[in-house]
Amino acid sequence: MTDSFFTASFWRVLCFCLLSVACVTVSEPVQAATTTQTIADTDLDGLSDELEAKFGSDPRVKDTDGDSYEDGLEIQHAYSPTEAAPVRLQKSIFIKLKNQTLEKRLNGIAINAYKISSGRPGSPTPTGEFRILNKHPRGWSRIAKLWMPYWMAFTTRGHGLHELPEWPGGKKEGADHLGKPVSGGCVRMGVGTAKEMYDWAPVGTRIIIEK
Ligand SMILES: [Ca+2]
Ligand SMILES: [Ca+2]
Repeated sequence: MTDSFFTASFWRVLCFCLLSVACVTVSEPVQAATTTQTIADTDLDGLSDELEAKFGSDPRVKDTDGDSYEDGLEIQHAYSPTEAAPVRLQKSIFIKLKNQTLEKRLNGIAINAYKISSGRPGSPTPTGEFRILNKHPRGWSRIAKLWMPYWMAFTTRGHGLHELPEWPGGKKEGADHLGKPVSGGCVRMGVGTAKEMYDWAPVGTRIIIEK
């Protein structure tokens, strides 16, 4: 009787411990916490309270400057949400190689951030200030013999931003390479992000690349 009681208790305690460990493991990833996190947008105009503070617009008023365009729409089209006159905001792209991230910026304020894959150690992505020199919806690399969707060149030596590459046989590089420096020097972006950046950034857009 006593033996079986202890045995049962032992298993109950062991099960509890295992379940506790499982729960901790599941709730641990930071990524999961940030993706389910709600972003506060008090006036529901499509621009978060945090970004309203950075752009100087009123987080409780949908159309801060009263020009009939809501703050979120103005930022989406790169117009100032605080001036009734159509004042454009400066678009730029900021890349931090150490973090393997790309920021979409307006007047230096990051409005979105994405994971990228830059050059591997043997063929690093150059750092410094650049401009988008030319664009092509589907570039072809004669050296690497692969397609580079949403190509945007930023040097005359073959460096550009583009979507994860595709080989003539139809194989496409996996998204698991994002966040890892494995390219030949280009800045690779994910599916969706590459098109978004291609449509958003005109030729001449400033690109800042830091180590
Ligand atoms: Ca808002
Ligand atoms: Ca407005």
